[in-house]
Amino acid sequence: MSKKIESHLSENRIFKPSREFSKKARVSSMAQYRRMYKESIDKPAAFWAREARELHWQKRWKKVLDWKPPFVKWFTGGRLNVCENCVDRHLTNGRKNKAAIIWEGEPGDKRILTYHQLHQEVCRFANVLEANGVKAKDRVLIYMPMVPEAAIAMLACARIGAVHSVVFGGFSAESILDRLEDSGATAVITADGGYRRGKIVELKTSVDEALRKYKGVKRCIVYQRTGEKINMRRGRDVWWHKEAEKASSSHEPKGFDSEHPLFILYTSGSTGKPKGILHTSGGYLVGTYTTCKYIFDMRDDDVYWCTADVGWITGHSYIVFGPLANGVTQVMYEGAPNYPDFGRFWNIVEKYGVTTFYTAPTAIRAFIKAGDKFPDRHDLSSLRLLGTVGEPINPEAWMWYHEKIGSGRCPIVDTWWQTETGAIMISPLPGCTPTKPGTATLPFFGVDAAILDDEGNECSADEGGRLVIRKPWPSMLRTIYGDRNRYRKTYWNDYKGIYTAGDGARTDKDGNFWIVGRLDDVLNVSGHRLGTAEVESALVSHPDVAEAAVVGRPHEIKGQGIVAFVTLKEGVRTAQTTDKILKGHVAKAIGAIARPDEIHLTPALPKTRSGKIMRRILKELVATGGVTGNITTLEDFSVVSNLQKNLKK
Ligand code: 7RM
Repeated sequence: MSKKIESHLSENRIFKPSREFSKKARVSSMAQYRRMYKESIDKPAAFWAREARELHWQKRWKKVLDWKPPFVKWFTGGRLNVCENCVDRHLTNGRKNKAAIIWEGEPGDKRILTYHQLHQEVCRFANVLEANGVKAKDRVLIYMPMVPEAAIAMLACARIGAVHSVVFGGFSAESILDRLEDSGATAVITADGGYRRGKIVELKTSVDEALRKYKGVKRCIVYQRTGEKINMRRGRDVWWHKEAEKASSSHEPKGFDSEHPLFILYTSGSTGKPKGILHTSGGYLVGTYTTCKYIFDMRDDDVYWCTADVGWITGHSYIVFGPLANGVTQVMYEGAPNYPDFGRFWNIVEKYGVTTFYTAPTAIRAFIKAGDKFPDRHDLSSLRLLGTVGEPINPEAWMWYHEKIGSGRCPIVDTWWQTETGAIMISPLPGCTPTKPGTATLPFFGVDAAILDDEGNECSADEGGRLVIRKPWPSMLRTIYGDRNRYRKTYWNDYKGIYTAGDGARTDKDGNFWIVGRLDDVLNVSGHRLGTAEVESALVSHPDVAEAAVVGRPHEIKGQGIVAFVTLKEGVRTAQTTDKILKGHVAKAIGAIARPDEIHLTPALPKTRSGKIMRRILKELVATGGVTGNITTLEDFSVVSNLQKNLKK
């Protein structure tokens, strides 16, 4: 019996960038991409040194790459200040009075920070941190709403060599506690609260709860966002604005070793405690800088907007470090996409003339579900480039994004990468790569991606296997904080000296990479291994369906049967979209082998707080009727309890 992942869904629509877009782009032809890609693989040191030289190094590196699998060092001997590269550098290159951050709060309040103002605020806060005893290599936990001060706090930590660990503002006190303990943090930066869906999220209250159990924090600096009354503990808690009043707005950026730790970001695997992914300075900055430059083709007249939260890697790499290193103007938004209604994002795009828009498939599917009337009310003609990240994008969602948001004009960069990879690994280059809905297309410069079978052989086109990276890249994780063994076991155990991403994938005959889902989620039906993404995309291609998740359930004969959970678009009557119709639709799109055994209609799917579908929970639910595993990352528990009730009926 074959252990390979099979693929049955094929996509023939191809979209090439317009001549006009290509002409202006940094990489404007496939020949140029191939030439640069080849150099980046054959001579990585030369390639990456050239990119790194565009940044400011206080001391030039001695060696570009030092690879002792699975441990890597980049730009060894070099010294730089990451914050200086993101902020100070622009004070002398013509961008001093350019807007760095155009911010909008959920209630509608607005602020603009130029690079000069950003510099002053970052310097001031770096001085505040130092005055409060924070030193290089100390770990600082940041738990903030999406206000400019979140970025300022991260940059100020980088400036003084402290290691930040941002915890997403939607996480609980317990998650804060876990991360404090694991990182050994000695300071916390938080806010009284933030706004989300018209309500106040009480951040400081959660920090207080965590700090009742963890005693290692000497200082907690609190930014005043909402003005709500909160508890301030004397001797430990201080107000950001009071400290800043006392601090100078100049601060000398000291150079740190290229391998100086920059941040720890916790990512929850499917089991066990969260892993503290450690990123360091030089390589990470070069990786995020370079990917922004080529993939978002960032230029001085862009208004770039990444809708992620700074609590995720996407916010670190593509709100804070990459875009600021490129000196771009960006929009930052505090709140929910559907507040006060699903027009909010399009209102922001229109108001600020956003040119580059980067979001997640889960958001796109939510917009589709809500209906076209929201984007239809807005002028989106400023957009020139669209991006997605986080999950495989279903071809139907891609087409909607392309037509409704991009008016068929804007290239879409479907960017595959991970917290661990630090920067985008597989993506179209917008000025040259022909795109097909549903594929992240081709590897970025320096990324030696491949698909291997269980024996380590490279799969041929259309054969599914494990997605791996065979060479080190500048922004790769350096270790799991405090656990080198887990680092080895998690990423380097499948094949010698090769990084395994944990995703199932295949290439097509043009070499495009198609992610078929997490390897833990692969279905096994009568000996056929099917990725979840294809079956889900077949369901989403039905005009009534907004979103779908499929899982396997133990089946006496087939090994596994397919159970599908389906969310319909607003206004679709459930009686009209019968099981029979949807099952038949999948069988027609993929083949009888993929016909779901059961279909459950549900108003919502269980998701992580960053919007990824949690198939593990659905799988447990259909197998046992309950959920016992770790659900701390779940966005909304009521989704699961409702499903549980429905399945019992
Ligand atoms: C950036 C981020 C990583 C996992 C990854 C994949 C999935 C991300 C795509 C994607 C298909 C994409 N970091 N994933 N991007 N799958 N196409 N363009 O999401 O650490 O939170 O998640 O997300 O499974 O392994 S992450």
